[in-house]
Amino acid sequence: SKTIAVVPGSFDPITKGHLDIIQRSSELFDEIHVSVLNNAKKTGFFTIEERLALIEEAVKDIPNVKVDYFSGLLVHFCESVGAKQIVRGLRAVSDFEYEMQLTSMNKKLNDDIETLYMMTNNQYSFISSSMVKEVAKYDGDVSSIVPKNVEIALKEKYKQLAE
Ligand code: COD
Repeated sequence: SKTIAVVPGSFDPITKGHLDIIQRSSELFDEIHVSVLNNAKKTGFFTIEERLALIEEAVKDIPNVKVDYFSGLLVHFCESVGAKQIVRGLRAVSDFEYEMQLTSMNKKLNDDIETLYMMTNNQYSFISSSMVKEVAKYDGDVSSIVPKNVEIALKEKYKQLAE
């Protein structure tokens, strides 16, 4: 049967670090879902719709990727799309504690779903969505760390906010 994995996240916005994990995961599974958490408690910088559109554009050349969003628990979403694996990226030791909690809880909730960790590409190890936003906010050059469409969207968003 088809191997299906979910690559979940906030993707606010998607970076080249995320894209690297998505690209590499897409080669390991028949189908992957890049799935954005729709968090009712936390409004992001970009709306869910904007984040989805930015991801769609950034992954358009990878054939076996589906872009979607979920609310509630990640394992329930995985069950709904028939995914048996979750793929996460690891950048630094500082990621570890949170990731271990997340994975332990998910395993408790559904023991059949495995979480796999992919080491960041050295080139992208320092990139985070929050740092990207800060650099873009003060007009720094983000062209090497986010896809072109995200660079443009960041500029637009900060311009709107300044008006
Ligand atoms: N290089 C490699 N990987 C990277 C890089 C980089 N430069 N930057 C980010 N990544 C990886 C992250 O490690 C992560 O694996 C993925 O890309 C997405 O990153 P983020 O920051 O957008 O995603 P998070 O950490 O905000 O995602 C958290 C979830 C949405 C997965 C989590 O909150 C969740 O599942 N929530 C739903 C409720 C739930 O089920 N909770 C768990 C049980 S209580």
